[in-house]
Amino acid sequence: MLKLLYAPTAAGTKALIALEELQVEYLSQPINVFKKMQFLESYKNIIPTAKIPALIDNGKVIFESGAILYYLANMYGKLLPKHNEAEALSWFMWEQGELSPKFVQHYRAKMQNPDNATMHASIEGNLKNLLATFNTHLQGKDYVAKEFSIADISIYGWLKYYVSGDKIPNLINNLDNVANWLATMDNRDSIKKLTPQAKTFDWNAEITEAELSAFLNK
Ligand SMILES: N[C@@H](CCC(=O)N[C@@H](CS)C(=O)NCC(=O)O)C(=O)O
Repeated sequence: MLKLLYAPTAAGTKALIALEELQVEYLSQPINVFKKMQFLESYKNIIPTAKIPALIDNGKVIFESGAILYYLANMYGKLLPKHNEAEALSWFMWEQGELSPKFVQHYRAKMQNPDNATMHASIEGNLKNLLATFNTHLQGKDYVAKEFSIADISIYGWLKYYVSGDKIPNLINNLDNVANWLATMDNRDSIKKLTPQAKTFDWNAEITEAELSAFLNK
């Protein structure tokens, strides 16, 4: 059975949504990154980046949320409609290569250089430009590539985290297509099911090396 190592963070959410959308059974193990559980030896031994999420399929380890989404889409022949594959893949990779790194950059800048307003403003400007491009693309569409796909799941992760937490003032002001798309996503069964679980995730929980090994050896 598939095994997911996760926390309900921006990247972790992507894998959780995909698995819920596919309605497949899987085992899951919370890895509380705020308690540095990703640095347990048995985790680092198989996930070289020591980050979540990670998926294990019959001993095969997949890390990077984008790789997990693409792997699952191929495994189940869903979430990447063939007739819209070019468009879905293009926006999926846009998120991986353009949008996500900018959110990470902003998140780190706020943590590491909290008083550097010039740096923050520069990254926020870049993010707003990227989202304006996304807004234009969404005109007349319910989903990124017409049908729901891994592009939607991928873009939702960081964007939802920033918008719902109001991390950047006016991030999607005047971007009505983006706001409507977020509302459509919020309304999907998978996301409605996961949201309460994410809110009650125990951010104080720790696991031992033995507990993690037991999960990995299941
Ligand atoms: N590009 C990676 C990013 C993964 C990532 O940064 N995960 C964060 C949680 S959202 C993490 O594990 N942080 C712990 C750390 O950096 O030590 C992906 O999309 O999977």
